[in-house]
Amino acid sequence: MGMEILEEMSAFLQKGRAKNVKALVTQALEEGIDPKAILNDGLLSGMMIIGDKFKKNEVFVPEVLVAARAMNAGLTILEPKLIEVGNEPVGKVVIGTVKGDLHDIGKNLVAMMMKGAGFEVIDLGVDVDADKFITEAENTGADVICMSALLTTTMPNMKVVIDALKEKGLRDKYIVMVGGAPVNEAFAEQIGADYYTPDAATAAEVARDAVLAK
Ligand code: B1M
Repeated sequence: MGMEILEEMSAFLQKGRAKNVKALVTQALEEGIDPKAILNDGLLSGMMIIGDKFKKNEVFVPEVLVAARAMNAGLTILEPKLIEVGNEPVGKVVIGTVKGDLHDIGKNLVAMMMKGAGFEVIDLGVDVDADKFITEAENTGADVICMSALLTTTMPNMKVVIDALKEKGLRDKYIVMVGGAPVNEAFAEQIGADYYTPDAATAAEVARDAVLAK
């Protein structure tokens, strides 16, 4: 029974049917299905199928875009259940997808998990340049700067932000974290980031530990 609803959710997500996805997420929560299972087996599994078809040229940007909208719609329903916001504030996080890059699902997940770990999250959205990352971090008194990139062509923009921080003498003021499908540990080290984490939950854990150790 439980699995059927998640399969249905994945199928609707692949068709970009945001309303149906939202309704099924609501229903699944009412049925007591674990929010993590809804995320992984209902939403993300549908997105992975779309990603695979996209790679094989079986679907194109418009289909992927509506599927991503349905995914984000489902996430908004899931968010309060997926995270139990800690009461003591741990610190502030400024987060965004780097310049030239419009992918926001992973970034949104990281933002959610950070909130769950007790952070105040300032979400700068997508296509964020170095100036905006730094100005917002300075203005909000952030502890952590989180950057997401999904394209090999936009990964270098993470280094642009770190170099700009260095130039302004601000590099050591912030914990800089990077992630996204094409990013890895070696790249993070090469550009001088503090941490690479492979997924949103780990990102939140690492950020919490790093801020508490500061
Ligand atoms: Co794009 N796209 N896309 N796309 N898209 C990819 C990334 C691609 C791998 C597909 C493919 O060809 N196989 C490919 C990149 C190839 C490359 O560079 N190596 C690609 C391409 C080529 C493009 C365009 C150039 C296509 C075109 O126009 N011809 C174009 C670029 C637009 C731009 O950004 N300037 C484009 C456009 C789009 C859409 C707009 C249609 C849409 C995005 C909509 C949106 O986000 N609102 C889209 C999508 C949805 C994808 C795929 C299918 C799915 C990405 C996703 O959301 N995954 C993707 C294929 C794939 O990844 N298999 C693809 C789910 C998400 C949860 O995963 O973001 O990796 P992810 O986040 C993970 C971890 O990486 C981590 O946490 C999450 C898990 O917990 N994480 C972090 C992420 N950020 C983190 C930060 C951290 C820590 C962890 O610390 C700070």
